[in-house]
This record gives sequence, structure tokens and C-alpha cells, in this order.
Amino acid sequence: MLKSLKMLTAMFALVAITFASTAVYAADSKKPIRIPVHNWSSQVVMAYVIGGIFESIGNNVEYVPADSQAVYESIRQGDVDISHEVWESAFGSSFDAARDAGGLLDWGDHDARTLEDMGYPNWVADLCPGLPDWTALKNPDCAANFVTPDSGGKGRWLEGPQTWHQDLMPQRLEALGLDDLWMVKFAGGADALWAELDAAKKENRGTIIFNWTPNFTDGAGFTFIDFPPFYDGCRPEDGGDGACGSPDGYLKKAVNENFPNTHPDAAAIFKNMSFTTGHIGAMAALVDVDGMTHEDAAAAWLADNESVWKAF
Ligand code: TMO
Repeated sequence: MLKSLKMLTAMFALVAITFASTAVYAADSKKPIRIPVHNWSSQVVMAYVIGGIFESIGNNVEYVPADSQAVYESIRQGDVDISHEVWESAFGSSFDAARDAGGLLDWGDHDARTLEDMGYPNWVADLCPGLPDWTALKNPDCAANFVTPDSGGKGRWLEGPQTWHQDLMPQRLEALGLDDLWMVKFAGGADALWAELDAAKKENRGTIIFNWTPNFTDGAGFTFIDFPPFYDGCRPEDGGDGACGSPDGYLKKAVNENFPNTHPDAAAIFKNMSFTTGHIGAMAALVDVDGMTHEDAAAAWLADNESVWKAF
């Protein structure tokens, strides 16, 4: 009897200690969660969306402007806590390198699948019979419709900033035997891509630009070119000749390995977080179509989608 009473007391004590330590463990550090900010709209809006969600559970956040390739090394080193838009085509290699070196954890994928590639607004198809098949670009009469004052007499591909893919597109033109007829110009920023779409429409001329989905152009008459299918190893950085398009890619999340310890509640929410193509397209549209600031867009998105993010 006495023995079992003692055992019961001991069990209660154990339960009490377990609860106490759980309570201590479960409290997130007041140290700000450092969220990176890059240079395309959905990423910036989503940074503020996630910051708003973290703040709603009592966390502090800090927004850190970061290079979109170098950020994975920064996360690995512990200078940035999370990445919420790891696009496979553009950043998969940098992500893999940081994960393999240790210190960065794969925190799962969003529901949305991605494509990052060259394409055109639909009215342009008339200027180049055979599109969206890439072999249509071999026709000199097609290329001639995409010459601009800065393109040296060749058809122009307006690629995004070089920090996104380095020389992927110039290498692809060469690998496909298109570099006699086509050249790549790098845009200074994403806004230059959207300005080019507007200008080409006003001037009624052809244009081929880099674009991606999810984006505000989803369902808005934009078509991606069908290149030879992507396969592992086809890119020059992976030892291939580069004669392939971009992958049907993931959109991943990543964290520093200590983040689940320093901020367990926020980390659990971030692990559950999964945005769809529609969510992400809407975040971009609030800025690139409606002209809102990124912060205002995030506030509007959070207000309109409580049932989505409260479920995380
Ligand atoms: C990484 N990006 C969405 C610009 O292709």
C-alpha cells in the first residue's frame, strides 16, 4: 500500500516535470525570426504574409534583403532562419548544396507546382507559326519578328535578372543551335519583364520573355514554349549540354536546423504551411496588377484568407 502510494507520487512528479519542461520547450524565443526578401512579387508578399502569421502568435520578425542564390548558404550558417519559396529550376542546385553541407533542413513542399521558362503573350503566336513548339524558333522569318534596337539584328529573349539563372538561357540557345538567330538580354528586375509585356502589346510587336507560374499571368493569356523535356543532368552545371527546357518543379520550404529548437511553435506552423497556385498567383496580382505595396498586399491577403492560414 505504502509502496504503491510512493509509486503514485513519483508518477505524479514525473508527469508534472514533463508538463513543465514541455511548457518551457514550447515557448518561442523572442529573438526575431529572420525572413529573406528577394526580387519577385509573390516572394516578397509571402514574406510579409508569413511574418504576419508569426506575429499573430506573438513572435518577432525581421525582413532581410537577400540574394536569391546565396540565401541558402546564409540559412545554413544561421544568418537567415527560413526560405519560403525555393523554386526548383532557379535555386534547386544552391538548395541541394547547402542541405548536403549541413545546417539547412528541407521543410517540405507547397501544394503548388512550378514552371520557370521562356514564353510569350498569346497574340504573339501569329508571328511565329509552330509555337509553342521550340523548333518554330529555327525559322529566320520568326526570329526577324523579335528583333529590337538592342539585339544586334537577332531575335531577342528578355531573360530575368542574371542572379536568377546565370547563363542558363544563353547556354540553351547555343545547345539548341538557335544562337545564330536569337540572343539573350537580361532584365534589370521583374518589373522590366512586365513593362516589356505592356510595351509589346501597345507597339503591336513580338516579345519573348522569361516568366513563371504560379504568377499573376496565370490564366491571363501567357504561353510557355515547349522545349525538349528536362531530365536530371541535362544542364551544363550538371554536366549536360543544356539542350532542355526547365523542369516541372517543386516549390519548397527550408529552415536553419536550429529554427525548430529556438522557435518550435513558428516552426510547426511553417512546416504545415502549404500555398496553392491560386494563393500565390493572387499574392503576386495584388502588387503587379492592383499596384499595392507588398506590405499592403500581405495585409489584404491575410484578411481575405483567414480560414486558409489559421488552419496551419
Ligand atoms: C525564381 N523565379 C520565380 C523568379 O523564377
